Amino acid sequence: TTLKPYAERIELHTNPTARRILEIMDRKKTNLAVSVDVTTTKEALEVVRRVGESVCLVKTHCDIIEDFTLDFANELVKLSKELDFVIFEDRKFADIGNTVSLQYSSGHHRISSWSDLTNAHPVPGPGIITGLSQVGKPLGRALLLLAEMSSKGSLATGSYTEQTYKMAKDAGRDFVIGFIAQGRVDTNPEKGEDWIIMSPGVGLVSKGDKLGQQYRTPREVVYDAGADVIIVGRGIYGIQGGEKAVKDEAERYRQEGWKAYEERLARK
Ligand code: UP6
Repeated sequence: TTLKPYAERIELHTNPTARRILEIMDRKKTNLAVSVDVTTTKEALEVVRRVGESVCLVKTHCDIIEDFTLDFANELVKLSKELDFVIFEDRKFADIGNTVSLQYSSGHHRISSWSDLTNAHPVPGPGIITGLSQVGKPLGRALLLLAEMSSKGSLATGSYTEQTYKMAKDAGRDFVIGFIAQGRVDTNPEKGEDWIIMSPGVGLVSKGDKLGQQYRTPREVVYDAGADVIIVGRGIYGIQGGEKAVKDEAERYRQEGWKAYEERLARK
């Protein structure tokens, strides 16, 4: 699929977070998201300060941070405004509507109070979207559904993936704005319909880890598979060589991702 430029897709969205993601991508020339999977607030903020200029989005797992507080979340929000990126808490909700609405709004993390974007497994059925939407939509938040996963042996394939797309279509695009997937799962979108696809499992060096993760290059993800955003974790924050190395590596991934996007647009 030859998709339109990010800038031309903004008007196809009503959800404010979807619009902001596409605006940032166009303004900063980046389709890079960095996954900040470190276990202290100090390390997390360090990584964010190093990569912030190169990314459209910072992805968190707040439940792995040992000293998580709402002060940390506020600092992250401050940085997201200063450095111009969207916050994506990779919560992967997977329960009934009533429970997920509580998990999203309450508890220690109060995700909906600071995270622009989050995601959910479609496995419980559409009630999960309704439950999260009740909390997130009034705040201008957005949701991605997990249609596929990068890990070896994933069960999210074939008709599961197709039904995930159908569930999103049925929900409408005022809260669900796209998918976590390995490629374009939005087969035959209707005219004027646009979905944002984000792909984890991206690395320029490693091909995988010992726990089933599988990596593809930015080019394979963006040019070959047609995804919109590349999500990189250990490939960037795990690089040896200190402060400058992390910053440089983020910039390298940004350039690779952007080049693949420009080539995709130019492809006839
Ligand atoms: N993630 C995947 N694959 C998926 C969905 N999510 O790897 O299908 C998440 C992981 C991790 C990040 O939870 O936070 O993306 C990938 O990190 P890595 O680049 O260090 O492997």
